[in-house]
Amino acid sequence: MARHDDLPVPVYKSLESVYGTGSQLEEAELRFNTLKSKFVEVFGHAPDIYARSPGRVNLIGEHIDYEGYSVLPMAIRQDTIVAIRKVEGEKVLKIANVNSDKYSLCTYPADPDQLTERYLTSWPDAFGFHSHDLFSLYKGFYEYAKAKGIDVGEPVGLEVVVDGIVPTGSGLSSSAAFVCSSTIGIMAVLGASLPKKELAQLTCECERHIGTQSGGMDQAISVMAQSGFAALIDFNPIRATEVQLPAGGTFVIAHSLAESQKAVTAATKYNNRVVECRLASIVLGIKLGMKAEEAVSKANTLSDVEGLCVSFAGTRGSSDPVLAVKEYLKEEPYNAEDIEEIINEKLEVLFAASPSSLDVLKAAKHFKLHQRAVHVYSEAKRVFAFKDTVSSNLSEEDVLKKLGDLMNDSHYSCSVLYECSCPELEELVKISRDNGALGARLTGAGWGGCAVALVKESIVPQFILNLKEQYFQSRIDKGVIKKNDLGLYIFASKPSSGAAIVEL
Ligand code: NG1
Ligand code: MG
Repeated sequence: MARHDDLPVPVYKSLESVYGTGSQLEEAELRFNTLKSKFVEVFGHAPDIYARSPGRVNLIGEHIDYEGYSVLPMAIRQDTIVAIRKVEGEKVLKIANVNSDKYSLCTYPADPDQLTERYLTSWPDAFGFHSHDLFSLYKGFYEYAKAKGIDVGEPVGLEVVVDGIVPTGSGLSSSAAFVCSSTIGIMAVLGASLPKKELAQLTCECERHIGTQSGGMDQAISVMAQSGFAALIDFNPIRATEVQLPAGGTFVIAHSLAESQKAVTAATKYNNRVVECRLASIVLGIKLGMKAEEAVSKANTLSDVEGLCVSFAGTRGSSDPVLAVKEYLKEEPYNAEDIEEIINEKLEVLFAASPSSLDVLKAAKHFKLHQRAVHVYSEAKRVFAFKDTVSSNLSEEDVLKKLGDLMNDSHYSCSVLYECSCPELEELVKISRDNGALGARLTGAGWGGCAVALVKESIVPQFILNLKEQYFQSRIDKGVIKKNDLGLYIFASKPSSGAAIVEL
């Protein structure tokens, strides 16, 4: 039987097929009606098709996708929907938002070669993404199609209206929901189609246009999720394997209300960690016997030197790559000169081809190679421990407890070794545990955004009430959020389905 990730995204003829029945369907009907009316209002006719793609919550495996390690996220109910129509003749890309009060209609030339600065007017970070990124994505798609020999003809004009309900800046991947739904929609109106795993690769490459050196987790799960299952996502090549979560536990997602503006802080946060991991890989590679030149060209990620680390651990009667880190990377932060001496190359030269890495070098005082590497290797192990626990024959009680412990360990590692937490997330995680969560951790890139807690099904309503009282009420009193919006900031989530094309 074909793996589902070898197939293209499904095409559905009804909203029930995507959203099931009940309140979720009702909400979807309302949103699709509004989307269609907006489309007719702005463009004077109905769209050709719709596409949707969900946000996600990462259950475990943080900041390791870009190091080549598997992660374990699930799709959430909240998604981005787009309505699209192909326009013959006029070679213009027009993108509007259902929220037209906030986001006005933007227009770009459909021919990628015509993009000039003056077209870079855009929505201010709608969905964690700018409207001109639709253009980058369109461009990215054409480049990809060309490289793969897929015939999609000349660039055509498109009319697009978007509606997204994934909270932004929250670590729930509003951006991937936008990128994936738009790409799928564009491909559908152009009559092109790719297997899901290839689409995951393409959308990941498209999203890198915004300037973070992201892994591929968000797009992979958004495209490949199967309703009712979390997924183990492997990279190189991308693959998704369903993971059935224990029925007695529920994942509750809560927003710390600290917004992480990832694109703005990339040089000191996200991309900084990517650079630190690269440096840790090279230094480790050299210490473990690679020639400096070889390490510089081959040790791109910590997974590239894991084999050497494990061999080293073997000499100590263990298989834990962390042993090599402890032996060979000092705990004190390295400065640029320390590293340049070891790798026999200037850092500016090493990263010359990557402008966003050069920004990191400019901003960095020092590099914490030991801490970042210990996090990555230990977190990679926790992902597999999580997956093995789920499929073990332990009692459900024990399974849940073990999953909770792994989540707590992951949070500790993110917070202390990777330093991607923030005071609000620490408070939220503590309150979650104090109120009976079996485990709680930050999710997504961190530095703000959401926490995810594993909670016994039977106490979920009370747990949510308690968090509302103990974390959110003071923020409502201070006017940070409105009481009526609470449902956006704390909710329980079951694993949802991935991207789809909808023909209504
Ligand atoms: P967020 O910021 O939560 O979308 C980012 C990366 C992921 C992964 C996580 C950390 C992007 C688009 N996504 O997620 O690939 O590295 O951080 O685990 O940058
Ligand atoms: Mg994102």
